Amino acid sequence: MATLRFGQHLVKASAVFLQTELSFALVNRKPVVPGHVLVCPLRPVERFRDLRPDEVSDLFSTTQRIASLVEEHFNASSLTIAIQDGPEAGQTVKHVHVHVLPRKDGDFQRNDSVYDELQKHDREEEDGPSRWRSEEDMAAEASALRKHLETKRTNQ
Ligand code: AMW
Repeated sequence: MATLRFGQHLVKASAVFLQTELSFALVNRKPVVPGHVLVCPLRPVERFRDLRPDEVSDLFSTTQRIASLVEEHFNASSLTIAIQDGPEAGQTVKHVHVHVLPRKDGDFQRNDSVYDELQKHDREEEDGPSRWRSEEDMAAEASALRKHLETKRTNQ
């Protein structure tokens, strides 16, 4: 697998832990909580409304699969699943992506603060290479998730 386009970014294969016919899942360089990952269509489409029905279907079935994976993998007990669709909704990368965040009791003092964090965690003043995880760290997480997916597949 070569690099994949994610809006203005090129994502290394080492950060991608699942690729389907029309979608892919990658680990986040600046997760809001441990296990915060992203699921995207392979085609670099900016807005949710512009996806074809087969892309929506693949994106959401992949999201469902990834959501149970990260909930289990990060020993969580709930999930926040969100799309920031357009700049006023907080979208910074012009390529549709579903945020999947494993949630635990007490991870935020005020539960809905997760949405404030999502909105601001990758804005200019909050972001920058010094705040990103290392490539090695991201590759290690993606590799562990790939292995976990494989175990789930063989146990099905
Ligand atoms: W958006 O604010 O557009 O809803 O979310 C963009 C997300 O993509 C953020 O969570 C941000 O940390 C993540 N991100 C941006 N660029 C990369 C990258 N190159 N690799 C991994 N995650 C990225």
